Amino acid sequence: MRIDIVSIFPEYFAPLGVSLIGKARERGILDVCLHQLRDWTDDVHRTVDDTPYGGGPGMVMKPEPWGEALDDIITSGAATGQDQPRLIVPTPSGRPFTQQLAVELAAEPWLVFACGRYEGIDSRVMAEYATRLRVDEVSIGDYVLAGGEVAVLVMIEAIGRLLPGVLGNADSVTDDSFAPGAMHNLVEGPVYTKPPEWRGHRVPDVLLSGHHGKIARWRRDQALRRTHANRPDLLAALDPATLDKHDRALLSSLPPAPQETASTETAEPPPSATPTRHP
Ligand code: JAH
Repeated sequence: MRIDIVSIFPEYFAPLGVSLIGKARERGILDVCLHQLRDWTDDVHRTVDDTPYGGGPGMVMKPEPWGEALDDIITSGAATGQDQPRLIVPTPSGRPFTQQLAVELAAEPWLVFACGRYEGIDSRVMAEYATRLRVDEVSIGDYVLAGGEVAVLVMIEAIGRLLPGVLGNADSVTDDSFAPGAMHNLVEGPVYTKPPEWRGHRVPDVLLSGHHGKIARWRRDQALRRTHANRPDLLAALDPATLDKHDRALLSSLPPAPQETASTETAEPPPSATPTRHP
């Protein structure tokens, strides 16, 4: 796979030289090309931003440097026999980056990432390239960063570990729901290794019992409890047909666990509420 990244801070991508992704590059599985957007400016100040039409705070990235940069990069790749790339633009207003999208992108031969800064990139850039390539504006979560660079690091790590030959990959880690112990649409429970007791904390006895049936049931209970506590959105979306009798009994025994919902964030605390202590 080839990946081109355009940014005014290409130094942000030093981590792509180490660990899993660094090794994939050494082994020729992944070819990462970094580009300085300012190399496609023509003024002495190498200007990439300007004030927003319609007013408002901050600055917007000018379309011209992006057009020159992306035209050159697309042409250079086409010259080396590649088909058209997909263009990925990180933005908090994009579609969610999910494991499913990571799997889809890992099957592509060529990706181009465009990193915005300030208030983002003039939207005509995305409109222009969408006439020639598949363009996706993508969000890695509901928070605002100072620019797209860190989001691109996240996406490349998620995509890179799916490439054949990267993860010691017996070619089946393309979807982690096939990983041992993974339960579809639930978060994973806790994991433990030796020693069996550490600072007074014991590894749950069931995991030392060698009883594989009981271990599988305990892990599923833990996954259900943690999904209930941390991801009530996932539980609500679960197909009830995927729950057995034991699952349903366990879930009915759990108290309602709203956490960081929009409603509790701003509302008065309930009069009877006992404050939770955190160390
Ligand atoms: C911020 C350009 N979904 C995370 C995310 C992605 C990109 C940005 N922020 C958050 C961002 C400023 C300028 C992109």
